[in-house]
Amino acid sequence: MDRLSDRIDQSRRNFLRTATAAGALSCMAPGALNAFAGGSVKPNIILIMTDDQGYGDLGCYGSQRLNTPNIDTMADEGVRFTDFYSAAAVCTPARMGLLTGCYPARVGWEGWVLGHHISTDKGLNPDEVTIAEVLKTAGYATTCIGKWHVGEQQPFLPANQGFDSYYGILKSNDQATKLYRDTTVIEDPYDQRYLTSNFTDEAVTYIQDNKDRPFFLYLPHTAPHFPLKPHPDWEGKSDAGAYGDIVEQVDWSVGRILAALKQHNIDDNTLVIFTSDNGPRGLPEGTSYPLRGKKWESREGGVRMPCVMRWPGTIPAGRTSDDIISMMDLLPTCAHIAGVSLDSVLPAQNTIDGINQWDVIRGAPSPANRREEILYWDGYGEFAAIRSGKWKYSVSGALHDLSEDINESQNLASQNQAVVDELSARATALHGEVTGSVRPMGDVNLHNWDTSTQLINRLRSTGFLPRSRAAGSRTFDLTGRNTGAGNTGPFGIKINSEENHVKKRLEF
Ligand SMILES: [Ca+2]
Repeated sequence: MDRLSDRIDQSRRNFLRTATAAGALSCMAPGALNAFAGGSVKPNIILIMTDDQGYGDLGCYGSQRLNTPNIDTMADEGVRFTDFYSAAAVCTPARMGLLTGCYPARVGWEGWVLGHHISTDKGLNPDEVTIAEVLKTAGYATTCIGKWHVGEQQPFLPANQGFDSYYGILKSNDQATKLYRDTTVIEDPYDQRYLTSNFTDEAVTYIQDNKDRPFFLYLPHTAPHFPLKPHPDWEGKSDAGAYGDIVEQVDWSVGRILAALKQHNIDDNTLVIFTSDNGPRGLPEGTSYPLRGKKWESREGGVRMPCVMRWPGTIPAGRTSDDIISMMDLLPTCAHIAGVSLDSVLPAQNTIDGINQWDVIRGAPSPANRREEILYWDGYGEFAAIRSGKWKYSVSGALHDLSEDINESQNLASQNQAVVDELSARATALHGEVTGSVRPMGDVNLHNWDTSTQLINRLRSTGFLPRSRAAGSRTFDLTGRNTGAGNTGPFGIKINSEENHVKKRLEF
C-alpha cells in the first residue's frame, strides 16, 4: 500500500506547520489509562453518524438552543475534536470516503449524490476494501444500521461491502420509501417518524447479541436530514423546531447505546465515535456556527464536523483536540486498534488517503502520523481548497488563517504571497496525484448479464475485447452477488481495470 501522506515533503510540512495541538495535551492523565496497545485487545467499535447535522448543533459545540446531555457527557468522558473533517460536503461521497479511507475523487466520485445527478445504476465499487472488510479480517462481526447511500443495486449493497447484516434505507430519507432488513423490504413506505427509534432498538439488540465477540456497529442515522418528521414523543419538545426535536432524539439514542454498553459490561472495551456526514442545510434546520458555510460548500461549515470519541480507560477524559483529523483516517485508525496490517489487506496498488491517527486520538505526547494537510471539494465535484496547518487556500485565490479567522472572513493572500505560492503548488500536486489515479465507481450495467453480453458483443466487433480475466478479479452471479476472487462468472468482467477499459473503448 502506498500512502500519499508518506510522500509529503518534510521540509514543506515544517514550513507550514503550526503548533495547533500544543495546548491540547495538557489535561491528559496517562497513569489512568489501561495497557492497550494496538491489536493487543480487539475493542468493539461503534460509529454513529448523523446526516446533515451542523457543527454548532450540539451543546458541547456551543449550541444554546439544543439539549444534548448524552453526547455532551460522551465528550466529557472522551475527546472532542474541533478540526475533524468529513470526506465531502454531501452524503454519498462522505460515505465513500468514510468506508474506503480515500478522497471520494480517488474512488470515482465526480460530484453530487446517488439518485440526484448520479445514476442509481452506480455505487461504491465492490472492489474497494471497506472499513468493515478490514475489521472482518480481524474476526469482527459487522453490521450497518441506518442510511447506506453508496449504491442500491445488488453488487453495491452492504452485504457485498463487508457487512454481515443490514437494517435501514438505501438512500436519503427524502429519496427512499423502502425499509430493508438485509436484502428484504420489510416496510414500504416506512414511517419517517420512527426511523431513529427503530435504528436504536436494532443497535441495542445487536450490542446484546454480540457482546461476547468483537463487533463493528456502523450506525448512520437518517436524522436530522429533511424531511423533518419528529417522533411523537419528541415533537415540540425542543426549542429548535422539528430539527431540534430530531437532534434531541438522536441524543437520547446515544444515551441508550452507552447504557447498553454499561449493562453488558463492555463499556471499557468499546470505542464509540459520534460525528455527522456533512454540514447543515442552514437555519432553521441547523447551524454550522461559528463556521461559515453549509452543506454542498467547501467552506468550513460544509465539511468540518462535530466529532467526539469515547473509550473509557484508554482515551483520556475531558480533552479537546484541535489536531486536523479526517473521516478518511478512521479506516487505518480502526485497523490499527484491531491489530490489522493494511498492507496485508489492501491491494498493493490501492493508495488510500487516510492516516492512522490513534496517537492523536489517545493524546500521545508526540503523536506519530499527524495530519498536516487536507484537500477540499465542494458537493458538485469541483476541487476547491487545501488546508495545511492553520492556512486554508482556496482555488478562488482566498487565503485564510483558520487559527485566527474561523469564519473565513479575512483574505490574507496579498500579505502572504509565499504561503499562497507554496499552497498553490501543493494543491496542484496533491490534486493531480489523486485525480491521476482514479479507481472507478461500480456500474451495475457492467455487471449485469444482459448488458454485459451486449458490451462483450460490441467489444468483440471492435476488436477490443479483453481475452482473459485478470487473476484475483471479482465476478458476479446472475443476481449480481459477488462470487469472490478467482471464480469464473459471466464473461469475467472485472470492475476496476476492465470497466475503465470498456468505458474508454465505448467512447468512440
Ligand atoms: Ca448528508
